[in-house]
Amino acid sequence: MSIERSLVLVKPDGFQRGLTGEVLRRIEGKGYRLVALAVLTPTREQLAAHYAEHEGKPFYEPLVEFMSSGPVTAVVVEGQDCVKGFRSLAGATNPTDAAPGTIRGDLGRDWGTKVQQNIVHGSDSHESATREIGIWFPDLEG
Ligand code: RTP
Ligand code: MG
Repeated sequence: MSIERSLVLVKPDGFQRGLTGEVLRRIEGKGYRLVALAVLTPTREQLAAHYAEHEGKPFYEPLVEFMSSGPVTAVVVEGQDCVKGFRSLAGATNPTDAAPGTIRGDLGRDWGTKVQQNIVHGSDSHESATREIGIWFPDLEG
């Protein structure tokens, strides 16, 4: 894989806890480049598109509810193999299982909520990244 882009979201829990700068610091520290950045409160329509693969799963409704509950920071990240690389930085989906050294392992935990509040989202493949960047940054060139 060559230079590629990934779509990262600092989710409402991360935003509200003031962890946006910490997440960006880790992305830049890894050597990735920030291409676009926006603070916004997602609409249910955006989230339905973003999470289409999860529709019908038990955590889908609580997830959309949580993700639309407040501002997020959406970021387009660029670098060699950065889709896989950011997933390693983020750590396992469940913050309780996430290894120390990762964003979720160092900064996340189980809050006893219906949905796993795990600070960040990162695209899971090159194709997902292209699709997701189109949802969050429809006007982004290149
Ligand atoms: P993400 O998409 O946010 O980067 O995380 P992921 O790939 O590690 O996780 P995914 O399976 O795509 O799930 C999307 C988000 O849904 C919430 N979730 N909660 N059983 C649960 O309570 C549960 N399972 C998934 C998490 O916020 C997860 O990141
Ligand atoms: Mg995912």
